[in-house]
This record gives sequence, C-alpha cells and structure tokens, in this order.
Amino acid sequence: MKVALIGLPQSGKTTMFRALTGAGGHREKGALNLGVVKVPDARVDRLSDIFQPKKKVYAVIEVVEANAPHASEKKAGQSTLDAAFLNLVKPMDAFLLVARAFDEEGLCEPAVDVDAILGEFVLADLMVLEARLERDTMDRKKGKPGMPNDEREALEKCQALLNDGKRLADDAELCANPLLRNYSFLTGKPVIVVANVAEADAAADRVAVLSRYGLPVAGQPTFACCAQVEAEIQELPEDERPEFMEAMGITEPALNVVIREVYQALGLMSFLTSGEDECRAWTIRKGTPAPQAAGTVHSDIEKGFIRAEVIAYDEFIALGSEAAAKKAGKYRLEGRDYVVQDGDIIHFRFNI
Ligand SMILES: Nc1nc2c(ncn2[C@@H]2O[C@H](COP(=O)(O)OP(=O)(O)OP(=O)(O)O)[C@@H](O)[C@H]2O)c(=O)[nH]1
Ligand SMILES: [Mg+2]
Repeated sequence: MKVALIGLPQSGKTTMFRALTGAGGHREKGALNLGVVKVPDARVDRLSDIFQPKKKVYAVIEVVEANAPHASEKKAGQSTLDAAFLNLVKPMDAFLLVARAFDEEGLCEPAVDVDAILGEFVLADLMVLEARLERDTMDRKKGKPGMPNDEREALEKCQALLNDGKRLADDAELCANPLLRNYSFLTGKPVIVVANVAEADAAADRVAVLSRYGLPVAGQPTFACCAQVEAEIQELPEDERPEFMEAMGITEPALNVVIREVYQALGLMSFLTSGEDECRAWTIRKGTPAPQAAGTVHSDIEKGFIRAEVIAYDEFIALGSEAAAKKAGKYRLEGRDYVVQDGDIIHFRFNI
C-alpha cells in the first residue's frame, strides 16, 4: 500500500512524515521524503514468541511526501497541480492530507485548505478526462475507430459527476470500473485528512478540536493530531514512549490512527504466515481469494497454488502450538474459492 502525504506549503507534511516513519524512517537521497510505516501487530509479536523465527516482519505502508498545490500561483479555472505531482501520486492508493491548524493568531483555516485541495483534484481529473474525450471526438470525426463505446460512456459519467462537484469515489460502482483504472483519477482515491493542531491541542479530544475548525468537510475521514509532538514520540526509543505520551496526555499515537484509517478507507486486512524462518503479516483487500492472497507472498505460489492450510489466529493461540493445533485437527484445507479472513495463519501448498 502506498500513501501520499499532501497539503499546502508549510502545513506540516515533513513533520507528519517523521511522526509516521520515526527515527527508522529511511529517506531517499534527493528532494523526496520516501519512507515505510511499520504496521504494529501484536499477533506477529506473539507468533514470533512461539516460533522463535529468524525474522519477524510487519506489514508496511509506504509513504511519500508530495509537493502540494501552491495556492498563490493559482490561475482561475486552472489546476495548479503540475505533471511532477501527478506522476508522483499516480501509483498511490490513498492520500493523507495535512491541513495546518496550529497558527497562534488563529489565522489558519484548515477547512478552506482541504476544500481547495479537493477542488484541485476535481479540476485535474476533469482536465485529463476532457482532453481524452476531445481527442476521441476528433478521431471519430476523422473516421478513426476511437475508444470503445463503453469506455467513452464511463468517462462521460465521470464528467457529469465531477461537474456536479462530486468525487469519483462517491460513486463506488463507477469508481471500480476496470475501464477507468488506467486513468488513476485523483478523486477516485480515498483522502484522509489530518488537522495538524498546536501543541496546546495535542491532548485535546480529537473530535472536539475538529469542530472548532469546521472539520470534517465533504464527508472525508478526518482526525486531529499535533504532528510536532507525534514526531517527537516516534523518534524516542520505544520503551520511553509510553511515559512521554502519558506526560503529554496522549492515549494513542497518531501513527495508529493513520494506519487504522488507511486500512478502513481501503478495506484492508492482514493475514499471517509463520514458521522457523519468519513470522510475518501480509496486507490484502478484504474479500481476496486464497490464490491471490498467495500472490502477495510470491507470484509463483499464486501460479502453482494447490491449497491453503489455514487456522484462525485465535484458535491457534488457544491451542498454544502447531503440534497441538494439528492434533486437534484445527488446520483446515481450503481451495481456490476460499476468501481469506483477517488473522488467518496460512501455509500455502503449491507446485512450480
Ligand atoms: N507549532 C507547531 N509547528 C509545527 C507543527 N507541525 C509543523 N510545524 C512547523 O511548521 C513548519 C513547517 O513544517 P513542515 O513539516 O516542514 O511542513 P511541510 O508541509 O513539509 O512544508 P513544505 O514541505 O515546505 O511545504 C516547520 O517550521 C515546523 O516546525 C505543529 O504541530 N506545531
Ligand atoms: Mg516538507
């Protein structure tokens, strides 16, 4: 999963990046902040205690800081999103939109900023879509075959939706249309809004502080945190974090909220693999059949998929060991149609 951190200049994107990737967040050379968020998972820890594997691997979410639209350069009716931004965010699965809510003078208007960026996305999608439709019209006039009719129809539906000020994501069916996949429309990707509040609000009720700023807007999932304090938390050694958080009055790090919101927005879940080599969590979308789930581990396992040996995490823990679970006959053999469940511990059988 890939998430782009976006927001207006000086909204706190880099600070939020640190709050997500912590001291271990690796940064690529050059201008881009590119890092990996480890998804904490107590099940991986517990399985590792039991199996004592060589490696313990958590699921990850990749994050990249993308330059935001610069409102000051905006021309009326024209999107300020440049090609570099569009290329960068194309392969992203979701956006984390950081909005500045920490101005001492009370000058910041995060709701206006969020609205402006969402509006930019609508405009950018419309520009792509209208250019494509226009080209198709020209082709047809010249007697060329043009794009398939159903693709044109889908694009026209999008156009109507966007002209109505709506997002592609508002129409789940249209959004899932495979004919539109290659367009990677911005408004088809979930947006999670982070109101970056002042230190004084760091421990405030996450919901109450939002309403003070007129958030959420446009029904987007939104939460408040103080990126500065959250970055400090994640940059501390793990064993020192609880004490610091308690002193700051923070019950749950923003990192956890982000992970939960991303999983929720994208309909994600994790399954597990365990053994002497490694214990590991893998991220898939809910409703994924076993062979495709196997494909996240390795494409060969998907190709040569025979069966999945499955036990639910809770059942495994109740029995305490692999031998006990086997003896109790708790490993199920599942076929190609089996839909993988959150927390399934799976051993894939395959041949290549
Ligand atoms: N008081 C306070 N300051 C913050 C907070 N988050 C960020 N800042 C400050 O705001 C400034 C901008 O923060 P960055 O994280 O660099 O923001 P950015 O969006 O990455 O900025 P650009 O990449 O330049 O667009 C810095 O001086 C930060 O120290 C916060 O939660 N509280
Ligand atoms: Mg920055």
